[in-house]
Amino acid sequence: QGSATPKVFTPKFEDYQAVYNEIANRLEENDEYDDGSYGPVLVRLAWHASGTYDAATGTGGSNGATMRFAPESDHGANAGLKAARDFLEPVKKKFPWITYSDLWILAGVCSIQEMLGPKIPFRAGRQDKDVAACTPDGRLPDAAQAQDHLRNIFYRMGFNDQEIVALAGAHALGRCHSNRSGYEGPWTFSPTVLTNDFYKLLLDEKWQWKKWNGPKQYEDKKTKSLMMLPADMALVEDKKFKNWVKEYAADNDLFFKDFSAVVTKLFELGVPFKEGTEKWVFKPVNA
Ligand code: CCH
Repeated sequence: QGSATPKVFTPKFEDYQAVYNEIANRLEENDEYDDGSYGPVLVRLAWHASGTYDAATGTGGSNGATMRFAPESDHGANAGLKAARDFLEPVKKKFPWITYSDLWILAGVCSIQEMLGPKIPFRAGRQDKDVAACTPDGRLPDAAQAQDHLRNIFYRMGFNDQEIVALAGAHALGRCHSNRSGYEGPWTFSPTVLTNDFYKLLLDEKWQWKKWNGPKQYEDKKTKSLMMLPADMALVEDKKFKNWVKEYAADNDLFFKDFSAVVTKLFELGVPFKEGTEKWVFKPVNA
């Protein structure tokens, strides 16, 4: 009888590199979008997919891509991430074998590398889950709060103080949108290039409360064109955090090394990889 076993396509490194290339080549396709790149919002999508992880229960994290569904897509913290999910939809159509969970993380990895950040090793194997796996609201950090809140949120995921500060350097990228979070403006003058400028500016500029009707945020006194969130400012108000801010402000190589390690950890929280799953490093397009 039938010996026709269906052929299962097992994607390899080259197949994932092709997805990487597709994303990389499209990042700057729309001049009208923000600062000309979808990179920052894709990094934020990967982070919000991962940052729901709760080490105590093993729930949340990037395995599942449950932000496709309400209620998680409607959580206040995820406002605006539809732009990132929609950007990736044609990629999913072109490469239907990749899970949304792997695709979102691969897009974060690609965006960091293409915005001239460090290499971020990637392992494949995340599985999509259904709506029942949506995480409860409140697992992602609240920008209006300070160090105690940051520690509560990030310790829950399994990070320490040094890792909290290293992760925050991602705010060199992108901007706040008044129609998403309520906050407004970029943190640095080069929001589509990853640098340690977030730390330098945090230490070197004079920051004052912005006078406006929006939520409480800081602006730089000199140009009034940059911003800091209360949660960003907590990193220099807290002594232990501030020591790491100084380290990263003084040494971009150290920042890149630690950022790569901590982002890799973030993107893999709670993912049950098969034993022996290889770590791949994709070749940048924009080298
Ligand atoms: Fe963030 N972030 N983030 N963030 N974030 C926002 C935007 C970006 C907090 C609050 C905000 C991380 C940590 C924190 C990015 C990456 C990371 C915004 C504006 C708020 C508010 C959203 C808007 O209006 O569009 C808080 C609080 C924390 C606490 O630690 C971490 C960790 C990462 C990644 C490793 C990136 C990138 C953006 C820019 C998004 C864009 O659309 O430009």
